[in-house]
Amino acid sequence: MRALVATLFALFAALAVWSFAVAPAHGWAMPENVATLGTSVDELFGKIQWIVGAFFVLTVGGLAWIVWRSAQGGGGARSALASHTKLEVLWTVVPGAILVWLALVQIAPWEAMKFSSSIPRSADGKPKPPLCEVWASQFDWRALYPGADGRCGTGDDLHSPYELVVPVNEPVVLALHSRDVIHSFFVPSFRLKQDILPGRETLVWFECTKPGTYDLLCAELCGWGHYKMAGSVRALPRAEYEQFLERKTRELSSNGMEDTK
Ligand SMILES: [Cu+2]
Repeated sequence: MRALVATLFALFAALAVWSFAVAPAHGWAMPENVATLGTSVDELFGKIQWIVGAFFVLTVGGLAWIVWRSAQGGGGARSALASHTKLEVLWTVVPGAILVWLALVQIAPWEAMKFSSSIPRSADGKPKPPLCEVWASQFDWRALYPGADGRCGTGDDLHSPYELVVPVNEPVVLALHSRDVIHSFFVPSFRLKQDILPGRETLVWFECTKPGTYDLLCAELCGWGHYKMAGSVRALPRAEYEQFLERKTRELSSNGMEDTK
């Protein structure tokens, strides 16, 4: 029976490692990264995955070996480990050191992504103003582009429900807002996730490197309809982005209502 348990443990570890190894080829892993900052996030993720994977194999492999030995009638391994101070120090210090190392190597990507001082700057040296406001509410997304007056919250705002449209290959700053509870702006293809707190403007930035349409999700459990709080981000070349704004402006002036398509 113990031999069977040991074999199952070893098989479980092998299956887990295999699933991680083949995940990218089968589309089980994260979607393709299409943002400049996503590269550093993927590198960090890869490092953590290797470390966790190695310790997983080591732990489950060791467990399987101990159970196997025990099944063969040898209890030596168990008693040898029972009060092995050096070993205990080792498996405390090594993970501790790895955690400190991870805390250090994540500082640079975090700073580039989250620090207000890292918001891209315009030609005049000032922080780039937000392209638009993104309003989250139970349970939808709405992008609000400034009209001719250059400000949001006025009558000529251009509304884009469920779809955020941005220019590709240039830094985009967004002003995130919530109308009700805490939501989280999550674009997996950009490796970008940011909580949005009601009553507070949160700036976030990214640069998309590939035209296309990407999922926009809420990553904070915000109520019964959280599961359906999905939208999209459409990244367009600058000329097509301008055309989108022109079309929105025409629609607003022709019928006095925003396009809800
Ligand atoms: Cu939600």
